Amino acid sequence: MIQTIETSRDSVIDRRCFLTVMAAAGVSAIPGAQEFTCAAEEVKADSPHAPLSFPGLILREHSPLNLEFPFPTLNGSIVSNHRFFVRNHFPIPKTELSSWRLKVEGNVQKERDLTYEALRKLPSKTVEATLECAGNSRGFLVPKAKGVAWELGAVGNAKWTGVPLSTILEHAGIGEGTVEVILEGADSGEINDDPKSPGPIHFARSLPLKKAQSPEVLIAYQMNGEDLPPEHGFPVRAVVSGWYGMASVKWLSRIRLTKTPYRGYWQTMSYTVWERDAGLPTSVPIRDIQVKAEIARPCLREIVPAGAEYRIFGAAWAGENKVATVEVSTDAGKTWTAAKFASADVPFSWRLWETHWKVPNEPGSYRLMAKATDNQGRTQTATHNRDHGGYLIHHMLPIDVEVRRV
Ligand SMILES: Nc1nc2c(c(=O)[nH]1)N[C@H]1C(S)=C(S)[C@@H](COP(=O)(O)O)O[C@H]1N2
Ligand SMILES: [Mo]
Repeated sequence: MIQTIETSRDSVIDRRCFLTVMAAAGVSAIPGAQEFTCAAEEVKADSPHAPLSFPGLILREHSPLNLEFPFPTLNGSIVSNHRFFVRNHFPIPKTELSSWRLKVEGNVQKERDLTYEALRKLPSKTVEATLECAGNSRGFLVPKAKGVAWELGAVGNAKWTGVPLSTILEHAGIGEGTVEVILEGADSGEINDDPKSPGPIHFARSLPLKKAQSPEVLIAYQMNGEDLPPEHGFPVRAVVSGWYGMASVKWLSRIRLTKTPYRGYWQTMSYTVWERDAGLPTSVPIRDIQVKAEIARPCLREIVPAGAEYRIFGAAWAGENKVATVEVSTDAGKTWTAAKFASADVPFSWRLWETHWKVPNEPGSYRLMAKATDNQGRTQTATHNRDHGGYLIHHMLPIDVEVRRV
């Protein structure tokens, strides 16, 4: 039985993927491979806004709302707004545009209180950029890591429109000795799991001044040509192109310039990794996105017809760098073939790739892998770096499929 189901305005999921996953329950597990769902689920969010529904996304957490993009449904460079993954730590804050202000304060020449209207009148630009959650693919880690068990879809690519952060900083006047720019969101709450927060806190992250002044960092109010949806930061969010998602603070309400590095919860108690300096592990806030390729199709445990020609495709990204090559293996990494790029080379954005696989006549289990290398010569490793805990999961992710005579 092969049929297609409409999952949203712009996507069709091949039902085989779904059925394969269902069948997988009875299939003996292959070490190193985990299951993920290609199936779409209707989600009703308990946000302060009108009931939202997210057909075509995978529910990871209800409150706060966390939704995953079903990566096997990838069908172009841009992920539309209603299919873009959602990663929240607190309830979505409600905003009245008339009373909304963006504060620019701290080590500035003149403090500013920007209205939405004033912000929208400033010179704007559009940047296409890939946003990947630092915990994307955590669900594949063995042993399991603490946190949302994302599979392949805590990543997306969109066109963001707004005012460069550098324009706003200049407007206020950067004070002498400024080292960092703190971005604070309007959302808040208390973290009761360890490490606990010191009571209610806002979501906030800082950028070194150099990154804050880079042209790819936006204070965005539009996503793919539409005003930001509530769950993606309405009315205004940061888009820190090239950095993991946590830097792109949503519901932005305050920008604070400081003369000392910020040591807030979201960059000391979470979203940090260990780096080793002369044998001394030191905790550092997570920054730029690492090189990674993901296979969209086939999906895990998909049944692939023996002897067929199959188009393996996916996306690859490299943060502030460029993807130089993508290679694909259909024999668990013994041999590799160069994939072809299937979309343009856009800075800070993922690049689609594809390769045609002459599926063997021999039925059985086959392990597919993709490996991207960036223009700095950095490539993906076979295993996860344990110093990175549940973050920066960018090793080669195996996709095991079943070749069958049909
Ligand atoms: N204010 C605020 N900003 C936030 C978050 C948040 O919880 N609150 N989550 C961050 C994380 S961890 C990620 S991965 C991205 C996700 O952006 P998206 O939900 O638009 O995909 O937003 C970031 N910005
Ligand atoms: Mo994230």
